[in-house]
Amino acid sequence: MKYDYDVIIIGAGMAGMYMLHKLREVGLSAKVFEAGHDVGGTWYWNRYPGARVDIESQEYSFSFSAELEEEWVWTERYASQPEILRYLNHVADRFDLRRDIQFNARVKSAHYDAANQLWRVDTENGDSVHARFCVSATGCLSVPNEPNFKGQERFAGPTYHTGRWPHEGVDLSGKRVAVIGTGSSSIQSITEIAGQVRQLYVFQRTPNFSVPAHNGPANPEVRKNWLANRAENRMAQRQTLGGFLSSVPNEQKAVETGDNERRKIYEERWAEGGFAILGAFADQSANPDANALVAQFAAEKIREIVRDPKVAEKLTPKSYPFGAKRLCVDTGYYQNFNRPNVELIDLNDTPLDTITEKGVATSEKEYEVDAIIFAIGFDAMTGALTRMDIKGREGRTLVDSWAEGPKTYLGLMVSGFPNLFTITGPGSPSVLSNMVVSIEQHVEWLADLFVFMRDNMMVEIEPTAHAQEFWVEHVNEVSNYTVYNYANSWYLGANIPGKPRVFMPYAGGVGAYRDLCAAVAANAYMGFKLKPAEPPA
Ligand code: N01
Repeated sequence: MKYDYDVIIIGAGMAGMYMLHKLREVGLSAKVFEAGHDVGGTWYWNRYPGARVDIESQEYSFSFSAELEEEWVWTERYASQPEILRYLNHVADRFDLRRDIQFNARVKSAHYDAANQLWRVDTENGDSVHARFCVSATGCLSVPNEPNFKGQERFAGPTYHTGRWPHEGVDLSGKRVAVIGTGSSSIQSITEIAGQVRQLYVFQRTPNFSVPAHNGPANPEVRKNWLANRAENRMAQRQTLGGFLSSVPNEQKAVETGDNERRKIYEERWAEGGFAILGAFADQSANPDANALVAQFAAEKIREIVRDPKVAEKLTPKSYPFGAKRLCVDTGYYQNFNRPNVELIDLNDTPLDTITEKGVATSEKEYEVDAIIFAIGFDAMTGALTRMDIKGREGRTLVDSWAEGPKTYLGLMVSGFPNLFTITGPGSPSVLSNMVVSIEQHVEWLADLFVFMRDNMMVEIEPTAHAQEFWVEHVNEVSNYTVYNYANSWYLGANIPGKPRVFMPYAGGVGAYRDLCAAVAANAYMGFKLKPAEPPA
């Protein structure tokens, strides 16, 4: 049967954009369906005030084109959302990507036709195409956790979700505002708006650890050094745990280091900013005693910054280890709680009761506000995939296959769903890493696979059930050596009522994972079944 494209790509964020570019390079035809009006994915949707990346700009950028890297000049150490979106628009223009992207086209379903080894992909607008391969580039944090608060429809003022911020912006100056949630999106928003609004009520269910970014203008020396050693830097970045070089992990163990020296190391890492503190000591994420030491240091910092000891106490996480939830990176978050117009409401003391016509009511009182910001996160990693009607062999749905949590081989494919690929899917390092590094690795691995299949006249690939079982077990086992299982986080799906509690990303690190994927490919795609084309009759 004839088909329209070699590959259908779903999503035109960083992953979809690079996949398209790479496929053109290797001579395969591709079409991208994108729900938004333009490119950018995460950076297209998340326009809330203060949104910025927390990996250093030069590291959070594509490496596939040296020319692109040389011509783009980042203006801040941690680029803001508008700057990243400008960069992605530049990439789209430079590589003429838009001509193969259909915007405003949300994919409704993808069904596998096993007899012809083709995917049929349908959009909500009525487009229907057939392709040999279907690549989901739908992002890990692209489906907002929808607010479902009692009484929310009664609220007379506007409400906003950080993950779906209005494109025209929102003027909150002089307003009374409620922010519900205290994750990364909230922490960045609060810091940006606290000085503009009349009154800010922050409704906190679980405090997060947050470290200073020490953001500022990009240092031209950093850029110069980065470019002078570009190739080496990029190779080294790909062999790290998290996909970034800006901070070198310390090999020392916290429990074997004297108090003064340990303190000095924490202080240096705090002063360095960003994720540096995650690498303060080698035993920090595996040994509870070592973890308690860094948690204690962070608690001291909160107490130093926040003047009211009761507020400082409430802002200090106590129910999970340091680093078990995604560490937040801020530009003066805790300082906001010294402002007279900012009030923290601990929902553990006074649970959120209902949203009223005038504001937010807890068990204690009603907080009257003009606007509510829901900073309540995402249906992470699986949300975008399970919302599409995806059917594999014999009409089996992805939702059924993942009823007990996502199961994949290498985070790239699902048994029973041949020729379907998930860029940065569950079971890959994805959200535990610099996403750009992980995206590039998946895209390049997939392009090599497609070329291999074309050159060897293969029409179908699928992981064996056995390989998938092995990988799921391995992902679980590795997570047991970390602190991640000790927090109710979105990594485990714990933020979405009814979602199976399974640790979704792969914690083995991007370097080890990359080597493993390369070894799989080098060993005739070990763990996958490949089917040759039928000889012509
Ligand atoms: O979402 P979150 P996010 N009632 O899930 C609370 C990336 N990111 O959008 O912890 C009351 O982290 C919830 O409370 P709890 C980054 O990977 C990166 O902030 O579940 N509260 C939590 O406090 C990040 O981790 C960047 O108890 C409710 C908050 O809402 C990920 O995106 C910037 C609630 C949600 O926090 C998600 O971050 C922004 C309810 N019913 C985001 N439901 C950077 O690169 C949820 N909450 C800098």
